[in-house]
Parts: sequence; structure tokens; C-alpha cells
Amino acid sequence: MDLWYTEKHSDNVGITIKTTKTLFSGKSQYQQLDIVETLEFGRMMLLDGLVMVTERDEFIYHDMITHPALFTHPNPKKVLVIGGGDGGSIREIMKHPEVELAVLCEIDGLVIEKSIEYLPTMASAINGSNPRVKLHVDDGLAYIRDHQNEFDVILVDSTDPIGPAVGLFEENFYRLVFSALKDDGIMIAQSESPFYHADIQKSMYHNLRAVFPIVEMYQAFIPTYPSGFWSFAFSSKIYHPTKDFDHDRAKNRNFKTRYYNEELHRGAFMLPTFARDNIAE
Ligand code: AAT
Repeated sequence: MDLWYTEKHSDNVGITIKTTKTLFSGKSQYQQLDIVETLEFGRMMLLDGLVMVTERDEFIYHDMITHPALFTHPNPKKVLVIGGGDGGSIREIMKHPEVELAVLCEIDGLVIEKSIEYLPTMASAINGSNPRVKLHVDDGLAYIRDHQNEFDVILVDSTDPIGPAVGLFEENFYRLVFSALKDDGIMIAQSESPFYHADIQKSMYHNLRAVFPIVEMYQAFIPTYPSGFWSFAFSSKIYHPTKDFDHDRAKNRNFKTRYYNEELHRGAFMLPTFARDNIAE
């Protein structure tokens, strides 16, 4: 029997996806984890009933949380991902040959374990086979406190600001990220939907600007996230995402990307007026 899964995106709107099978359902110390099979989007991972990733559209999110920073920073050697236990961000980071080490700090070991088991295309670089990858099961806030002046790029691949991710949207956390970055470091954080989450964006960008001299929003189209219109925050100590971006290095990359490209890199930072207004000072 087919079951229709619905995620409510507001009190009155939602997305509905036909599922054919539940592959895993269980509760960790932090959250409810479900992995289901769908007809349109392949396998889909839910945390507390909300869509985190699907096999069909994850390439968009993972291209866009990684490549803009890694093609702006001239020599990213050491990268930290906070959250992202499915491994999709680490897989994309590994495509950059100059990266010597990527550290994944995910709070929930069950997400990592079940992603390796059920989402192997995403988890291909976190299954223990890659010597350039290190895994830590820990709260990102706790991990970052013990690290100073260490990373070239930090990606905050987190859940929405509820439960364990609340602290990852606060000024105090951004100060710790700033200290954990080297003098020319860059941080990217997923920053919700400009269409539905204006309030979250307003406070998040306010907090980021209190800490980083350069803060720019960029956008991507992600069909299974609320409204399909999603965003990321680019925060940086010295490099500007379009002025300092190395167009030729991105153009001549020796790997394939299905969403990101050197033209889109610039275009993604061009925002519709209502999105710009969300984060106006
Ligand atoms: N790669 C896209 C998937 C995610 S999931 C985000 C991950 O962040 C989850 O596995 C969650 O367990 C982890 N997480 C939450 N809080 C913390 C924390 N404090 N420290 C470390 N990891 C944490 C992103 C989905 C975006 C959803 C948009 N609707």
C-alpha cells in the first residue's frame, strides 16, 4: 500500500510525497530518524518528521553548501563540517584536491550510522575508506570551543533552529567559529527559506554581522525544502565571494557538478528584493 508523507511548511501549506517503504525508523537520544523509499525522490531521510535529504535533489544542497566557499578560498586545506551526518557535504569537499583534511562533527551518531547503511551515495566518503576524513560524534558548539585558528573553511550543515541546532544560529557560536577559523577563513551556514523564514533570517544575519566583516546571502533551488527557495550565508574574514572568486579555477575544475558552475557562482548572490529586505540592516 502506498503511503503519502506530508511535511507542513506553514500552518496551512505542506509538501506531499508518495512513499513505498520504510527502511529504518528509530529514535536516538536527540531525535526521531526515519529513512523511507519514495517514487519521485528516491530514498529520503527525515529527522523529527522533517525532510533533511533525498537522493534526487541532495546534489543541489551539497554542491551549494561546499563549492562557493572552496572556490573562493585560494587554498583550502583544512575544512570542518558541523552537522551533515549524511556525508553529502564531505563527499563534495573531497572533490577538491587541495583539501588535506575534512572533519565531520555531527551530534547524532545514529544519523551517520544509518546514512552509511541506507544512503551510500551520500555517505561514500564517511564510511571509513577515506584517510582525508575524520569523524567526531559531538555537539558542534562543544567541539568548536576547543579549536582555535585551525580551519580554512567551516560549513554549518545543520538542522533548522529547533532542538540541538538552536545554539548554531546564535552570536556566541559565530564568535567561536570566527576563532576556530584561520586569519583568512570562511564560514558557510545553511540559512533557511527567504520565503517562509524571514524572522529567522533577520536574527541570524544580524548575529553574523556582529562577528564577521563580510556577510552575504546566496540562494539555491531545493525542491523538497519549504517553498523550494533556499539560502546560505557566506561569512568571511577577508575574501569576498564574488570579487575574490577565482572564476578560472572554478571553470577548469577537474570534476563534474550538476548544479554548481562558475556562472551560477556569481548569479547565486543576486537576490530578489524581498530576500534582500529580510536581511537589510
Ligand atoms: N546535509 C543535509 C542534511 C542536514 S541534517 C543536519 C544535521 O545536523 C543532522 O544530522 C543533525 O543531527 C545535525 N545537528 C543538529 N544540531 C547539531 C549540533 N549542535 N552539532 C552537530 N550537529 C548537529 C541539513 C538539513 C537542513 C534542513 C532544512 N530544512
